[in-house]
Amino acid sequence: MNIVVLTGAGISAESGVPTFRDADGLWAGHRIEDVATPEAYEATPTAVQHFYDERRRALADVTPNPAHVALGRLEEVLGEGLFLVTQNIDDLHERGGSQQVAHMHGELLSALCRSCGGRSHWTDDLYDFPPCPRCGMPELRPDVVWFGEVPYGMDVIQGRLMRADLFVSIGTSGAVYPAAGFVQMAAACGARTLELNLEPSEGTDFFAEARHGRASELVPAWVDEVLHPLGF
Ligand code: BJW
Repeated sequence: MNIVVLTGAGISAESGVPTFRDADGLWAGHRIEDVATPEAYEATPTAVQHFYDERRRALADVTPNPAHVALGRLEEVLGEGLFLVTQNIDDLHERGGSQQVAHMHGELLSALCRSCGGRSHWTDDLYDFPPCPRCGMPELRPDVVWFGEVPYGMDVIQGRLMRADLFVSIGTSGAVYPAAGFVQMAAACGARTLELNLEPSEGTDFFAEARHGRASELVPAWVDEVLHPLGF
C-alpha cells in the first residue's frame, strides 16, 4: 500500500507552534508580504531574519504531540510505503519519530547561502549575517520557500502522488499551491483521498472523505485504523 500524507501548520498547533491563517496565527502580527517573499527579504533583510530567528529559537520550547508520534509509528510499520511531505519548517515530525520527511517549504534548522547555494544545518540566529560554512560569504538566509519560489522536491512528490493508493491531508488550509493541488492530482491518478482538519479546508470538496477535529485525536485514530488490519 502506498500512502502519501501531507501535513500543514495545524498538525503542530497543539504543540504550541502558531498556524498562519488562524486568528492568533503567525501572520496576525506580520503582513505576509513583509516576511514571506524574496522581495520582502531584499527590502528588510534584518527584520525577516529576526522573524525566523524567533521561530527557530521557539523550537526549543515545543514538543511533538500525539499526531506527530502516530505518523512516526506509521512509518515504523509501513517503511517506504509511507511518504510524508510537510509544508512545515519545524522539526516536530523528526522528533516524533519520522525518519523520512520531505520538507517542501524548507526547514528552520537549515540556512541557505545566497552566494554559493549551499544548504547548511543551522541552529543559531542569522540576523547578524554570519559567514557561510561552505564559502565564507555573509549571505545566509533562512532555508525556507517563500511565495514565488519553487518548493523543494517537487519531482519526487509528484511521482509519489501519481502512485498513491491513499492521500491524506492533515492540518492545512488548502490556501497555498502547489500543496493545495495535491489532492486533485492524487485523485486523478486513482487514490482515495481523506482530509483530517479542524474545520473544512478551502479544498475540502476535493476530498472523498473529510473528518473534522483536532489532529492530536484524529491522526492517532486514523493510524490505528490503518495498522489494525495489519496486526499492529
Ligand atoms: C488544525 C488545528 C488542529 C488548526 N488540528 N487542524 C493563484 C492561484 C494559484 C497559485 C498561485 C496564485 N498566485 C500565486 C500562486 C502561487 C503561490 C500561492 O499559492 N499563492 C496563494 C496565496 C494563492 N505559491 C507559491 O508561490 C509557491 N511556489 C510555486 O507555486 O512555485 C511554482 C512551482 C510549483 C511547483 C513546481 C514548479 C514551480 C511557494 C509557496 C511557498 C509558501 N511559503 C510559506 C512560508 C514558508 C516559510 C514559513 O513557514 O515562514 O509556507 S507561506 C505559509 O503557507 C507556509 C505554509 O507552509 C503554507 C501553508 O499554510 P498551512 O500549513 O496550510 O497553514 P494555515 O495556517 O493556512 O492553515 C492551518 C490549518 O490547520 C487551518 O485549516 C486550521 O483550521 C487547521 N488547524 N489547528 C487540526 N489542532
